Order: sequence, then structure tokens, then C-alpha cells
Amino acid sequence: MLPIVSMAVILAFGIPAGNSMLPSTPGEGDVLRVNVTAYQWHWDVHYPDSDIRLVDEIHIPAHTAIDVHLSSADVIHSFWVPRLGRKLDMFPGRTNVLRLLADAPGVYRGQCAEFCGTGHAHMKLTVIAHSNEDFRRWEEGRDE
Ligand SMILES: [Cu+2]
Repeated sequence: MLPIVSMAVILAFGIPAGNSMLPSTPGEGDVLRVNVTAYQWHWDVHYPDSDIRLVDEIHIPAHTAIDVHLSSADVIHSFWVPRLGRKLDMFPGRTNVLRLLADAPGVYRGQCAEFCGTGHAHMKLTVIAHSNEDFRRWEEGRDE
């Protein structure tokens, strides 16, 4: 009995947690997309829908799933925002998709997690999660 109960408990928590980490499937609806390209030694952030471009900074709405499309312009880097719990390698010529979800508005620090040269230790990233209204205001302010 004990193994069955233990497995049921693990799956009850594990399956929803695993699904929330997967990128969107076609037909799932509007998921905000952000393209992040790593360079030695900075992050180029691009919002394809609004054509906003940022460096070393990602603004997202909290409580909303974001698909981050990760690629590299030169060597292998790794996208890591510890408090948002995900880490994924970034390769030149290939795109990996990572789903980000911030449970609360706030500032989340990120760091390149793959040694990529002399500037690696300074390759930092800031994720700023806004409330929905604040995010919309920020997006409109950038568009003007
Ligand atoms: Cu690095």
C-alpha cells in the first residue's frame, strides 16, 4: 500500500509542476513570447510582438506564463534565474524554449550558468515581474 500511496502523492504534485514548465503547445492561446540571445557577454532581449529590445533585462507580467526562446550568437551560454527555478543551455544556431512563470511581482536575478569566457562572471540578467496593469503600462511606454 505504501508505495502506491507514495507514488500517487508524488504524481499529484509532479505532473502539474512538470506541465507548467513545458513551453506552450499550438492552440493553447496567447502566450507572451520573448526571444533572448546570448552574446559574450550580454543578453539581447527582444519582444517580437511589440518589437521592444532590451539588454540584460526582461520585463514580464507576474502570474502569466512566458515562453522564452533561447539562442546564442557565439558560444554556449546557459540561462538561469534561480528564484524562477529554471536553467537551460543556449546554443548557437539552435533555439531552446523555456517557460518562465513568476508567482509574484518582484525583481529576480539571473546569471549565465555556463562558463563562456573571461566576462562570464559578469554576465548577469534581471527579470522584473510586474502586476498585469503595470506590465501593460510599461509596454505602452516603451512603444512610444
Ligand atoms: Cu557564461
